[in-house]
Formats: sequence, C-alpha cells, structure tokens
Amino acid sequence: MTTPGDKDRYLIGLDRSRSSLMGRFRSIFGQGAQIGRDQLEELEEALIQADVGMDYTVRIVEELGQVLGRQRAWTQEDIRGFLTAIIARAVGVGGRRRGMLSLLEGDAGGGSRQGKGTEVVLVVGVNGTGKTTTIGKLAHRFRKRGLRVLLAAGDTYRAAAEEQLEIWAERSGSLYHRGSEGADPASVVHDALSIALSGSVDVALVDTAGRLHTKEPLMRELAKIMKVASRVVEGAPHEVVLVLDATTGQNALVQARTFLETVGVTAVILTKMDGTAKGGILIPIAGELGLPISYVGLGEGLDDLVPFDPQAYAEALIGGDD
Ligand SMILES: Nc1nc2c(ncn2[C@@H]2O[C@H](COP(=O)(O)OP(=O)(O)OP(=O)(O)O)[C@@H](O)[C@H]2O)c(=O)[nH]1
Ligand SMILES: [Mg+2]
Repeated sequence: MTTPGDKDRYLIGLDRSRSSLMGRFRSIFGQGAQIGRDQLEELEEALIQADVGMDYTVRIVEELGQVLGRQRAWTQEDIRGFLTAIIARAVGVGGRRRGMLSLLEGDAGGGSRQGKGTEVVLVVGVNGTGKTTTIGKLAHRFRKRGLRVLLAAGDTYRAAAEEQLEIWAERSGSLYHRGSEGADPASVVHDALSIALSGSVDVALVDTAGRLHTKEPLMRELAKIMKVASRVVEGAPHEVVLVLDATTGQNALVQARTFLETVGVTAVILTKMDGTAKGGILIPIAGELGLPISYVGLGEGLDDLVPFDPQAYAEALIGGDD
C-alpha cells in the first residue's frame, strides 16, 4: 500500500534521476515539433544514461514509437503519459509482494499473527549495499504493525557491524542478539533464533556480512547459515532478501543474477535510489529477475524505506512538472 506520503518520498528520492532525465526529455520533445527517428534516438541515449540498459531501452523506445506512430502531433504531456505507462508496466511484471514482507502491507495487524511462530528473514548482498540500514528500516515498519522483532547480528566480520545493528535495534524498539567474540555467524544465528522462539518473537531479521558474489567460500557460508536456521525454526529462512545498491548501476544486475542462482532469493530491495541519477536501473532489475522488488530505499532515515509501487516509481522518474 503506497500512502500519499510514500508518493512524496518517491518524488523527493528520485529527484536526481528525474531532473537529469526530464531535462533531456524537454529538450528532445520540447519544440512541439513532429516526432521522428531523431527524437526517439535521443530518448534512447537518455534512457541508457539513466542506466535502463540496452535491452529495456530498445523495448521501451520501440513501444513508444509504435504508439506515437498512430498520429502526427503529440503534446509533451501525451508523450510523458505514454512513457510513464510503458515503464510502469515494464517494472510491474514481478507481480505482488508475497511472504513475510507482504505482512507489512494491507491491514493485517500484529494480532493476526497470533500462534504463527517466528518468521525468519535473512538479509544478504555485497558489501555496503545497505543491508544493516535496511534491516533497521524494516524493523521499524514491523514494529509499527505491533509485531515483536529481533535483530540478529550475523555479520561477525566487519568491525563495528554488531554495534551498528544494535543502534538500529534501539531506534526501532527491537530485541537484539549478538554472539560472543569470535563466534561464527551460523552459531550466532542458531542462538538468536532459539531466543526468538522462546521469546515469542514474530519476526527475526538476520543481518549478514557483505560478500562478493564472486567469492565462493562466503557464498557457501550463507548456505550453512540457512541450514542452521532451518534446524531451529521450521521452514526458515522464510524470506531471503537481496539488498542491491542502485548507485552501482549495471553491476547490481550482475550481483542479482549470481545471488539468485546460489541462494534462493525471495525478494529484492533496491537502496540508495535517492543518491543517484541512474534510478533507471530498477527497470532491468524488476523486468529481468522475475521477482518482485519489495521496497526501495530513498534515504538514510528510519522512514526512508517505501513499498515498491510501479506507478509511483514511473511517475516520479518521468513525472509531472516541478
Ligand atoms: N542515501 C541513501 N543511503 C543509504 C540507503 N541505504 C543505506 N544507505 C547508506 O549506505 C551506507 C552503507 O549502509 P549499510 O547498511 O552499513 O550497508 P551494509 O550492506 O550493511 O554494509 P556492510 O555490512 O559493510 O556490507 C550507510 O552510510 C547508509 O546510511 C538509502 O536508501 N539511501
Ligand atoms: Mg552491514
């Protein structure tokens, strides 16, 4: 459910992407002239610069060309409307959010979870994509729903990672578990989930160390964490959330493919959409992975995680006069 506040956050968060794309858009279609091949080629360039990627750029421009070909003169508003609709459709193909994260949508309050046990959400991704911050923001959303939340410090590698998560636990009003010095991540997760079960926790969010998708031993470690989790809580992890950083552009797509192949990712969250003019990267990610993008990160604060909404995204990217 996207609230009016969330729509504003899209507009603010995607400001950099929009200004760069819209600047180009106005100069391409601004003269009220007939639209021909040249303009479409220029639009192609602009979309590629926004990191939409070759495949999707070609598809979008082709589709737009077909629509525009039906009539001679269009206003800039018309073209913008068509482009918004084409993009919203392209990014909506992953379908609706499912699983635990969908609990945050709709009207289901904490009460509806009575007796359902602990749901385990494992958060993975390469270094610095925003995993720990995203856990804090998710915890905040779960807490607002009245759920009991525990954050598990499964990143035992990076100095200060555990303290960073502890701060998010305090901010969001969540329980917190970390291991003793030198403990291995799987054993920390084991203990954290045991505590979660005995403490009637609704959601355990498990932080993990940043790992390069190309480093096999680290990827294997994730499999071990998942196995241990399933031994403590039936069916765990119920969600494996891949966190991708929008500012890394096309590389995010490469990471996504590898993580999808190696661990069973169930949802994608794209962070730092606010820090880039390349917000178009969401289009190939949503279009190609066949997975719903659950949320997008539009800033560093507790409330800067917004449910992904194809229409709001497309409007903020291409959208109205500002
Ligand atoms: N602007 C912006 N910054 C973000 C967003 N999400 C995370 N960040 C920032 O990105 C930086 C890295 O975030 P972390 O949450 O530490 O990333 P991480 O994936 O846990 O990093 P490692 O544990 O080192 O792999 C921090 O400075 C965050 O504040 C976002 O949506 N927008
Ligand atoms: Mg981290």
